Amino acid sequence: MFVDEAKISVKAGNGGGGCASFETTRGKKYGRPNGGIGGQGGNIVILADNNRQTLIEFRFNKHFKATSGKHGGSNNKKGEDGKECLLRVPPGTIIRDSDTGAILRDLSKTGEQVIIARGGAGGRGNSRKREATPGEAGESRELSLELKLVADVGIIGYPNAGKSTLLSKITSARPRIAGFPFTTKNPNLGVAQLGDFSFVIADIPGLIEGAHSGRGLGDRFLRHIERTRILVHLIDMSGIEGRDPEVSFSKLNMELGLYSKELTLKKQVIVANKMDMPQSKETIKFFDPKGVGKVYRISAMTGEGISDFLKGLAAELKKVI
Ligand SMILES: Nc1nc2c(ncn2[C@@H]2O[C@H](COP(=O)(O)OP(=O)(O)OP(=O)(O)O)[C@@H](O)[C@H]2O)c(=O)[nH]1
Ligand SMILES: [Mg+2]
Repeated sequence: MFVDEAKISVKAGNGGGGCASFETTRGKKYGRPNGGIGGQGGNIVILADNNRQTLIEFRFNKHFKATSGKHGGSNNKKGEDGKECLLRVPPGTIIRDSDTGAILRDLSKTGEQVIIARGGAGGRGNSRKREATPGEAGESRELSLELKLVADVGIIGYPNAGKSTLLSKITSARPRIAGFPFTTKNPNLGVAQLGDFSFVIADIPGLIEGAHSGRGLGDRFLRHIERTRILVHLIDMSGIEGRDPEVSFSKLNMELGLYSKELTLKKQVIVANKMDMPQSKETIKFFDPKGVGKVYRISAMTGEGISDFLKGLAAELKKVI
């Protein structure tokens, strides 16, 4: 399963308390104050790490704490600092404040990191003029992590268009395929290889009318599409799902536009699927949406037309990389 969202709570370490102590010198009633300062509380740091692909570990373990600073000691001994707590997330993870929804940071590149909750400062030790103070509390935060998956190509289309079948044909991914809508509930990723050129393809769950406003969880999936470089728009040419190919094509494009203008600017490679079925050969004669260039004709099931399509796809992708 591809996990793309997680809610966690983090608590940075508290500062250690400052120490109140006095020199003990023989014969002197009041020695000089010599309380040490408390240690700094550990920070919570989030790092984008290429070795992470999902947020799955945050599904099970949701609470993270950095250690607190130790108290200061006598003889001006500083308390030891708390240890930071480092969380590794896949590049492309957006960190939000759960309460306000505000984006705190977008960790898009590997190696980027952010102190998301600061440890408290250690308290002051006592001195001649001042008393020792307690350490400050470390910050606590509720965070939402959101991963927009990074794929070169996104396969979009209505439920049952054959997106998962296509992914399984051109990559080694083995997504679930079935003759009912919404078989795919999370995006599946696969790597396609054409000679020495390889690229990542995502099979996105089926989109329907109203997807932009969340129908069928569409807004969640449209979010993934935002980060792909180009789109494969897969159309069921057989019409066995009771959808007119040309109407579905323009409706889906409208959904993209309603979600975000930028999505409509993405290059689309148009693919007519299920060309092994006799009715598809009839329907495609009337499939003529305006302004669309080449329409690849394939059968994701039999493999017909796939190699021509893959070459075309790789060529388009090379233009935008
Ligand atoms: N005849 C024929 N059937 C196909 C072809 N491609 C897919 N199918 C069938 O269409 C149905 C849906 O295929 P999926 O690959 O699960 O479709 P999907 O677009 O991933 O569907 P969702 O995940 O529900 O959005 C399955 O019964 C497939 O066997 C094709 O080229 N020809
Ligand atoms: Mg599917």
